[in-house]
Amino acid sequence: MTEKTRTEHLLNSVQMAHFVSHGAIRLDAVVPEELNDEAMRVLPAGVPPVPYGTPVVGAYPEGSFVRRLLAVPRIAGAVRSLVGPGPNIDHHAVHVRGPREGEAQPLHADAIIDVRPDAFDVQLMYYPHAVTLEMGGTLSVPGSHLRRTNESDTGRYQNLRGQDRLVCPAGTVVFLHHGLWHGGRRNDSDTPRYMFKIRFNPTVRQRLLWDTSDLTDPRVAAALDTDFPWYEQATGRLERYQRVLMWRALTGDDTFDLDHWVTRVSNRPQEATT
Ligand SMILES: O=C(O)CCC(=O)C(=O)O
Ligand SMILES: [Fe+2]
Repeated sequence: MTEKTRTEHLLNSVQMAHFVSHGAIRLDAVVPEELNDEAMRVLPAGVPPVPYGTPVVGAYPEGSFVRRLLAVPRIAGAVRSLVGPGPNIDHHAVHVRGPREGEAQPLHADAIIDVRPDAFDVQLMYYPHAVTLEMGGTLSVPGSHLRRTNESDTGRYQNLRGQDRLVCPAGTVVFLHHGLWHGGRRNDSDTPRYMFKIRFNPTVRQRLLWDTSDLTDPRVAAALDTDFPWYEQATGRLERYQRVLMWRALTGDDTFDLDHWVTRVSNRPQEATT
C-alpha cells in the first residue's frame, strides 16, 4: 500500500459520476465517535473565521479539531478526489438550527450564477450527531447544481419531487457541488441541530484526481444519465448535456457523450465542398 492510499480513501469513478449527476455525495458515519463527541464540545463556541483563500494548513493549526477532522481517511480522500491537494478555504461556518425555531431556510445555492466550465467549489457538511427527520436536517434537491440559478431566487420553490431531507447517523459528511439547491429545514425537535460547513476552492485543475481504475465501468455512464422526478422532460436533457461537459472537463476525454447530446451540437464542419 502506498502512503497515499494508507492516509486517504479516494472516491472511485462511479462515485464521481454520482457527484456529477446528483451534485452531492454522502458518506455515512465516517467520523469516529470520539471526534463527534469532541465536535459537540468545540462547535457550539463556533470556529473563528479565516480570510477568503486561506490554505487549509494556514486556516487550521496542526492538531486542531478541524485538521483532525479533515485527516479522517474517507474525508481526506473525498476532498482530494473532488478538489485536489492543497485547496483553499473560501469560508466555513457552524450552522445551528435552533430547537422549535419555527421556520426553514429558503431553498438556495451558496453562489451567484457561476458558469465556470472546468472548475467547481465543494462544500463539506459535517453532522456530528444523528439527525432525525424532525431535527432540521439539510434539505437538498438532487440534480439541481448545474441549472445556473442565482443564489436564493429558488426560495419560492417548495417540496420538489425527489428532494432529499437529510436524516443521518452521527459522523455523516455530505459533499455538495457549489451550485446545489439546499436549505436548512425547520427544527421541530427540542434539540439544537449542529452542522459544520467548509467551502473549498480548488488550487489545481480538477482532472482525474480520484481512483480512476474503474473509469470504463458501465455504471459510470449509468450514474451520469440519472433522471430526477422534478425535471421537465426537455430540460432534463439539458442537465445531461451539462453533465457530459463536466465529465469531459473532469476526465479530459472530449469524446465522452450520453446518446450524442453534446456531439450533435458540436458538429460544425469547416471543410468547404470542392
Ligand atoms: O443549516 C443547514 O442545514 C444549511 C445551512 C445553509 O445552507 C446556509 O446557511 O447557507
Ligand atoms: Fe447554504
